[in-house]
Amino acid sequence: LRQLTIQHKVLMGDVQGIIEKQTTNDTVNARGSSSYYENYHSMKEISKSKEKSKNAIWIDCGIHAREWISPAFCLWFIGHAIHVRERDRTMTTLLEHFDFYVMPVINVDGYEYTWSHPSNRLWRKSRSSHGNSKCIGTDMNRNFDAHWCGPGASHFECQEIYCGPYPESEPEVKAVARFVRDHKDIIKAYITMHSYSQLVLFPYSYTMNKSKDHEELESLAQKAAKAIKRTTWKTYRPGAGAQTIYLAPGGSDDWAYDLGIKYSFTFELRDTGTYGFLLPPREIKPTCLEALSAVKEIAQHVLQNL
Ligand code: 0X9
Ligand code: ZN
Repeated sequence: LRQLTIQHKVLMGDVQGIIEKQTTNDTVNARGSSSYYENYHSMKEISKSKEKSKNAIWIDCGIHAREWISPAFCLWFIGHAIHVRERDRTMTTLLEHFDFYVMPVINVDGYEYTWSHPSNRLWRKSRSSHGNSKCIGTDMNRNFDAHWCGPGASHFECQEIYCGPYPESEPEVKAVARFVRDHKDIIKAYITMHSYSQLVLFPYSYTMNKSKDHEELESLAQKAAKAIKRTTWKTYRPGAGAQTIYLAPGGSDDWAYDLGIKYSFTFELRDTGTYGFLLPPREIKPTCLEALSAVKEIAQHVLQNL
């Protein structure tokens, strides 16, 4: 665990030098309570040009506190996009057509809690309290306004899948939802990183029914999984959320999809259970490389279908 902590710190320290200080302070090093304002401004835009209203791709990480490989990917992605893009021709092309909006850690307080309280390394939820419940935390991926708190979520504060008192009750969720809503005309793909299980999921998770774009999303998820296979030989399984894992309403991917962002995906990164959330440091880089290849595959498809 100590080694993992050090590795993550090294990775973050590297990126910290690349992106603006304010952005990093608000997200990577966030301490204490997060606020709507802080979160709204802590998202990072990577752009190759100054022109306005370019089409964009949104990537967020760290909705769930314990899924450390997820924020690691977002930071690594920013570093890659900035440093390597001239040598990565696909990335260069993509950056000519898209801005990438990257939110490295949505659940800042929960994430920080898993670092500062090693006995709570497996904390999942936010750190907010509602009413006078003895239990803390809302599952941010049950707090979006997409069939909020239907079957697969819980109204009980002590549950790991507590949906919160009302949709977007969590300031971090509200901030992301507001930003995505405000930019929904330019955001052409919504990608959110979780762990673990090695899956490429797409809507719906709040119903067993297929979405109207099911076939296209399924074939794109398959292409993404094949790109991963070519990169590291790892197997990722594509599928609609509810059909592949379980019913889970109030998730960000379903919410973004119903907002009109057709290309909406949840990645469950490594591994398949050997280490689970406690992924060894040696797996960080290959996981980032394989996830990048999948993101590029999705972005290229989006570009061809604009
Ligand atoms: O249950 C979740 O929120 C995600 N799995 S995790 O193990 N990372 O917690 C899956 C999310 C799939 N999408 C939706 N439920 N909308
Ligand atoms: Zn998760």
